[in-house]
Amino acid sequence: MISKKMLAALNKQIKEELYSSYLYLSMSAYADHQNLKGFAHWLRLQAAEENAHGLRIMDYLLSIGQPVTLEAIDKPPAQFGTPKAMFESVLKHEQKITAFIHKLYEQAVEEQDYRTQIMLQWFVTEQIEEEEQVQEILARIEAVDEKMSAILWIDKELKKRGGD
Ligand code: OFO
Repeated sequence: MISKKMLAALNKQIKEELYSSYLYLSMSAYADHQNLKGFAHWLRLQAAEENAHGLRIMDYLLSIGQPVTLEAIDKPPAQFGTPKAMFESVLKHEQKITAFIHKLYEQAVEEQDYRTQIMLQWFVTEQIEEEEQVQEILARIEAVDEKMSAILWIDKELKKRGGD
């Protein structure tokens, strides 16, 4: 039997996953509007993945004969700044989700809820992958930023040339 506390926590996690989907969908629309089609594409696929994560928990609860209670999903922001700022927000969000998953796992261990532990193991691994992917994207953005600031610095230096 799954505890009432665990059931409530898993129902809440469904909402967190669906909020992640909503957040990335909003980011995707923002990026598309800025003509950053590649970012928009990546984020839209990520939104679909997050939706699948919510369904995964939902299907688990249903498979063990438990009820699913969908909670209200918060409104995500609509503005995200530069691509760097946007992906910093993605990383921060994923780190928060990782912490939620770890808390759930701790609770499952405490309650000796082996079935939920096994279900959550997939999420523990998934969060490692998600954080890694986002760190990589951020590193790429930062490398381009550095190159750009070097070019701007050279440009400033070249402006100093006096006439002969
Ligand atoms: Fe569901 O993995 Fe991101 O949030």
